[in-house]
Amino acid sequence: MDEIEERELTPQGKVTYQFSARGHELAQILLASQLTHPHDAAAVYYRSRPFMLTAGLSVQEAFAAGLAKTGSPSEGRDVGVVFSMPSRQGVTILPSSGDVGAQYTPAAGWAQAIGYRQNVLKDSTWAGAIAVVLGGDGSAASNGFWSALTIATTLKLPLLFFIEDNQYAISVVGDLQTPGHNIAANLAAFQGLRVIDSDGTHPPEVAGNVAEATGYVRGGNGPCLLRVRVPRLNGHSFTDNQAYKSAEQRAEELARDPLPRLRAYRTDLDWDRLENDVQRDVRAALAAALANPDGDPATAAQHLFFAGQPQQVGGLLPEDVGGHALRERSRVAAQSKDAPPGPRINMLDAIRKTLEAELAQNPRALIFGEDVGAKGGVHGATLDLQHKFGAERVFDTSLSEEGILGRAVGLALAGLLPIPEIQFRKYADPATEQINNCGTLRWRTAGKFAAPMVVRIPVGYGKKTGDPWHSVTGEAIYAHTLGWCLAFPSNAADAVGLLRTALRGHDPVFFFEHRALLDTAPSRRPYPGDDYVLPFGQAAVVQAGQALTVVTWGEMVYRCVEAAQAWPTQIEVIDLRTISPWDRSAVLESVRKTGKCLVVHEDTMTNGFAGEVIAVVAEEAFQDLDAPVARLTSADCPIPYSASLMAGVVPSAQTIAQRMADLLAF
Ligand SMILES: Cc1ncc(C[n+]2csc(CCOP(=O)(O)OP(=O)(O)O)c2C)c(N)n1
Repeated sequence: MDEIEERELTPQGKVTYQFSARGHELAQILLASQLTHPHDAAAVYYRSRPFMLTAGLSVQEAFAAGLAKTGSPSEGRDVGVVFSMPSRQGVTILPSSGDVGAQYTPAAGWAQAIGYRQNVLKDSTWAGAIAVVLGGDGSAASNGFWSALTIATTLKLPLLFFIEDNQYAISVVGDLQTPGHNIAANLAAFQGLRVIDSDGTHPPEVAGNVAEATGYVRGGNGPCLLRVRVPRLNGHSFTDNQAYKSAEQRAEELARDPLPRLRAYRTDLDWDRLENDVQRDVRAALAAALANPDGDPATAAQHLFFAGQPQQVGGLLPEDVGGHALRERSRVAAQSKDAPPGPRINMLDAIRKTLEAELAQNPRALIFGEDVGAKGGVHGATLDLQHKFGAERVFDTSLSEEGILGRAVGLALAGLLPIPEIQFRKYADPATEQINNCGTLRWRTAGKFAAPMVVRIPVGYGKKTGDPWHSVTGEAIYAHTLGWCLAFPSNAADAVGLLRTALRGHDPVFFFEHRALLDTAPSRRPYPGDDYVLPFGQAAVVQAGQALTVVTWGEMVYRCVEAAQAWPTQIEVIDLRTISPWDRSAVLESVRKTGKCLVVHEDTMTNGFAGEVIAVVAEEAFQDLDAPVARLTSADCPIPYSASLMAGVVPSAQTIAQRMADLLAF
């Protein structure tokens, strides 16, 4: 297949990205042969095609993938070697990514789910399952590798790290990835990790080591790292001419080609006949793949979000456990809009009560993050939940946001509902890669996989002051992140309804909890009940008015309402409540009535979400406007620690009132 791609398809321009696994194939095939448990999973990388073919990918599909045709794992959406595959003969191939190192923490998540399935859900069919993650020696220097290593060893997870060490990361030598270029030697003293080092080209040795490593992990002994030393016989990719390797090096590598070694080892086989058969089958598969249709451009944007077609792997839908009953109850509850009478509770209690009610109803839901366990969260949103639901369902994690989000992806792919907490919005930065890849996962697999989760993040300044680290809202970045919903409630009742919608939905959701609203009087509301849901994309008119529409969200809702007090009947304050999706029709309807629009937010101005709202108003309601569409936001600078400096950055009721007055007078 490599030869056909290199000599024919790539020069002809039919394959754009061509990656050969020559030199790696023996070790990979042996590994995949061991993964026959129906709940095994593997997180692969771009050099894993021999593994994939052993795990059940057909030759036609593999060719179709490189050719960007339909009938391939991504239906032509992704690079041909970025694989995913629901289980065929055992192992599920978790959606891989183009980011080196991003495969590790989702594999750790699946490994953790294996225990959860057995211990919490009492599903014995998961006993003996394992997760495997494949990566090169370069990837063993990545954040994801170390994060997953920490998770797997501290929790004794059934995870096998399969490191294919070809001594190069494109052209960068192994000495720059780990001292002495041997990750196995360097991890020899790592507690809780079995380490095996193997010649990946020596048939009996590598077969024995692969069997030993998989057997060790399957036996419940905890994680293992198996390093296989292999040559990379071709360039990193088709375009790499390997000029950085000397002729002697290349000759030495060629001498380690595992295929002649296998031939010499298995003299009992008729290799000429095998080769002929393979040539014939591969040519036939290529002809079939070339005949696969190209993707229909009209379908290109499908599958970013759930749109009625359940995915095959990930989230609650494939098994739909209790989902129907919950949806029915949500529907009924959504119809009764009147908040029941009762004591007003703060937003923190509202969130905690909602989490508790959903955890009680949905045994697949689990909460984790830094300090969410015994302490109950640094904000208190998970207080007592570990005590009530146990440490397998509510638990502290190691301090790695990439690990928290990547693990959440793996847990979601294994059919659970992860509810990770990120301590403060700024501290989600290390998780950016996992966030981006989670958001495009359904799209990249053409709807076959999904990883729904609800990520709770406290945002914004505190009651009195802020600082650059704990006071970020940054909603514009997440509104720009593909495949994610974003809810940003401004009061306790909305928080309950939006959080429950998120927890019963089928897409990844960011749930923002404004720090200045968690325990303040204006945001208190009666608890609207254990089945109350609030659909996304429905804004609230907080105050009706005739002369100016003010669009806002989060804590700014209260500053806008305070500012509007001088004009009780003129200013219409709209609380968007969700940023993605956002309620365009409510905004447009109001602007058509008032003829004027001001957008107020706490995020910084340039490329802030106000720009999006204003663009839509300008496009759709231009004829109705009587004044320029305006925005008032935080200045383009971090939130300062000093209260007096902060007053110079964040919009206040006074500055908002001034802009309102200007626009009313325009
Ligand atoms: C996060 C990230 N950084 C850089 C790249 C570009 N890149 C692609 S493959 C590669 C080398 C990876 O080497 P290694 O992990 O040793 O695997 P090998 O290709 O040798 O099998 C690099 C730098 C990438 N895809 N992702």
